[in-house]
Amino acid sequence: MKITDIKIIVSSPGRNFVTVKIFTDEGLTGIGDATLNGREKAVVAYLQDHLVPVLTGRDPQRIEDIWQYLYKGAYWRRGPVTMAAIGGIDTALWDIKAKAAGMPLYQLLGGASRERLMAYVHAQGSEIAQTVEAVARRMEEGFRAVRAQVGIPGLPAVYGTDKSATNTADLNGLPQEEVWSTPKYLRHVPKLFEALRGDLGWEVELLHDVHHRLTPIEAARLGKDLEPFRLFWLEDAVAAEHQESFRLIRQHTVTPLALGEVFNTVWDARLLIEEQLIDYIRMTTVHAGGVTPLRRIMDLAGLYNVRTACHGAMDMSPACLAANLHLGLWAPNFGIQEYSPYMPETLDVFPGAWTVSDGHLHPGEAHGHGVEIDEALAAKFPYERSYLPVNRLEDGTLWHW
Ligand code: CS2
Ligand code: MG
Repeated sequence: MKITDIKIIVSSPGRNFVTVKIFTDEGLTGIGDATLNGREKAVVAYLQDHLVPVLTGRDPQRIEDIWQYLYKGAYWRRGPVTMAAIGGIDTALWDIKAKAAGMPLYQLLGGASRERLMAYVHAQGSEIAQTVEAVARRMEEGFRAVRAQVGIPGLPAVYGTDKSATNTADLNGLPQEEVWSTPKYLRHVPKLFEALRGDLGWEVELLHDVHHRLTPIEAARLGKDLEPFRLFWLEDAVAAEHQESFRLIRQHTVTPLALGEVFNTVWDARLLIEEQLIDYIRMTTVHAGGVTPLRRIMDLAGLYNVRTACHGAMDMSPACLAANLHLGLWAPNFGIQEYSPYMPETLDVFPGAWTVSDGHLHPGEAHGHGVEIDEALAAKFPYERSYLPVNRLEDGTLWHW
């Protein structure tokens, strides 16, 4: 089998997506997500100018060799742009291989380790009462795990609440600037979870995303303050370039920790996993460089009692979600899968076999990963430059968003 063509499809059905579509001389095609929110065009250039020329004519069945060729052969390794580009190619190759084998991708990985995948969804509000209502609505929808975020008194919109824009195409395409105060945040968030447990009880799993904004000792403080409310996890408590800093958090709190949505190779997480400084690894197919490395990372995590929790916000396309679901159905150490319902136009452009019901997800039985792209429809949603917001402390210091 030979790769005859590779298309890089940039489309914006609801938000910008970058999709790799690989064509073969046997008529099989495969797609992969290569979306990097806010830096999409950098990945497109990496793919079009550097990867497509070296892949055309190769045997698409040689997935491992192609992955090694793209990773080591670049000389310059790692990084979100490189790994999202490789991730798009790799996912498309696994899609082709499973189609050629006449089976869903999870079968090719080793078969199902469970019947379905527990999902978690987002709930937020500007005030505690609104978030409590939003979590209650999610529970009525059948979800058993809900991430709760809330506005902070004295601050304008903060991450994860309705008024915080996760993309800013409407601000003439420039980043929205948000304001942060850790003291105000640390004082308020425990009240949210006290209200949630008091009003909604203990059946629902509650999650919270700090979004990289604390120092280790502040994260330790928050973890301790939240212990009475038994969170499923506290996510991205601290920006994790310095993996060792999680030793300090771990000493002070038993609140489970999740990390890794911004990681792009196993080296970003190795120490965290080997020293069991985290409980859930959030790496996702597109940003981890594809199925090939992610299943290795999942296996490493499993050796150290770390469970999987692939990032699944709506800025990863349904092709990434589907690959995550196949990996999740196979992985013996599956933890939970993030699910952000897509816009209708996104689902029209990316029809798929995956399903969500009763708070759980399943990849379906279609051959490959089960998601396709409607190229004609995709062309009707042109790319529109958009940025993620940036964050500043109240004194103007640029901070983690
Ligand atoms: C968030 C994401 O879902 C999450 O856990 O951290 O929504 C994140 O803000 C976006 O993916 C950034 O593009
Ligand atoms: Mg997150």
